[in-house]
Amino acid sequence: MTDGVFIGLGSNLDTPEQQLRTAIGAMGELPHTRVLRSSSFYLSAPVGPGDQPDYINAVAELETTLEPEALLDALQTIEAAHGRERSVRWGARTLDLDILLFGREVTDSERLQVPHPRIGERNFVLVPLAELAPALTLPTGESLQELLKHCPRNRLQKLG
Ligand code: A4P
Ligand code: MG
Repeated sequence: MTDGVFIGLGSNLDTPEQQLRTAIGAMGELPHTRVLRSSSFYLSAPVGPGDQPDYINAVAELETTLEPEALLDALQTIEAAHGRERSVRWGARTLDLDILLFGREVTDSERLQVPHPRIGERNFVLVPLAELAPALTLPTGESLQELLKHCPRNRLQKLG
């Protein structure tokens, strides 16, 4: 059983808050997996190409006996069930599920990089992650609080 598995959720199409809620429900139904906690939802300015709507972002903490690649498969199945179409990198999407951290594991394959390589550049990831685990240190040794200090301050609003 691995805990400290953190998933970043993002959506900016087709009722984003609903997308996140049903995605958290679907993660809770995965075999050998429990959703321990989820953060508040945040409205965030889009990072990426063109004119796209604001995102809703959140982070959920899981515990699971799945291996990282099996969890990625499962998350991609949930994305597909939410009508996710992969066209433009960083383009608008109904649902994006990223494995931010998988306990203390470090993975760097073509298909899967953990910790997620862009955690430190994104306040829409760091701020909800800090809500769940303020004292977290990445397997690379960086502390979440240190990353937060240096992260770009893009527009981010915690929703009630
Ligand atoms: N992949 C590798 N590592 C991982 C991981 N740790 N978790 C691979 C999940 N997937 C991982 O992802 C492309 C491939 O990354 C997958 O097939 C998987 O094998 P994707 O979801 O198809 O494509 P993407 O999301 O467009 O690309 P990428 O590079 O993952 O983008 P990001 O970094 O996820 O950024 N702005 C705001 N405000 N909020 C957002 O949530 N999200 C993005 C997407 C851009 N701008 C945003 C937001
Ligand atoms: Mg992604």
